[in-house]
Amino acid sequence: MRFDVLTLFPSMFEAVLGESIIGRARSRGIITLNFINIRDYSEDKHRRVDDYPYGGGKGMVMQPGPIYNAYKSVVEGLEYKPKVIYLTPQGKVFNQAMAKELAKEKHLILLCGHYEGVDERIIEEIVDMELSIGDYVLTGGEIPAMAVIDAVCRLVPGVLGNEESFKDESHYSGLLEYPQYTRPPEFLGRRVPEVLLSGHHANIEKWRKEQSILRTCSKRPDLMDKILLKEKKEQI
Ligand code: 9D3
Repeated sequence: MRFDVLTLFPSMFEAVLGESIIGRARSRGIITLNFINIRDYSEDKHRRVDDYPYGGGKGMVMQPGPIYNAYKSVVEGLEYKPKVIYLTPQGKVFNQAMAKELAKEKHLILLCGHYEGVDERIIEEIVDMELSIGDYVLTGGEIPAMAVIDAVCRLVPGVLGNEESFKDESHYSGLLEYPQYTRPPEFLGRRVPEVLLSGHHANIEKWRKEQSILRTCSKRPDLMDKILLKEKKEQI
């Protein structure tokens, strides 16, 4: 799978997406990530990419020309049209179901806004989908783009090893994970629950499922309501 990111800050990406699981998938050739500096596509002698908003108001707006030129450099010569995603606080809130859908694409282009956003005409011309990562204010679309890339890439076959595989992601579907422990058996006076040391696999399974349910009820009652509602619907 291929991603091209159009951004004013390409160096922000390499530090995050050059490491760990995504870094390994890139060096193995399973995914290709390109970070394109929109400023390289400015035709202005001062390499300008933003200007004052028509009609007045605070801040700067990213001009459509450099973004369009950067986009063209990605798609020229392709015999298909990759989906273009604009990261914006106005987008639909990204979730795991969307990550699963996007993981089916062979090529995505991500456009990161900065300042007060981009000229509306570039959205009309090239953008297929607008995504937000939640209702809080960031300084730009770069961190959201990294979150989307990370969430989508780990669903691409071969990116996760056998051990980390997402196939059995939630043991008890939709519930939060049960608590995990490793050595030592006692830490600052706190013992690992005895059942986990017992070697009794049926009891361990039962305890973990109980813990998942208890945790979901106390930490994420909203998720619990959704699961119970789904189970009720399936009875009908
Ligand atoms: C003054 C109006 N601002 C809206 C509250 C404009 C504005 C704020 C922040 C425009 C862009 C941004 C930068 N954020 C993003 O580009 C962004 C974002 C976010 O801030 N939160 C969650 N998801 C996303 S996706 C892109």
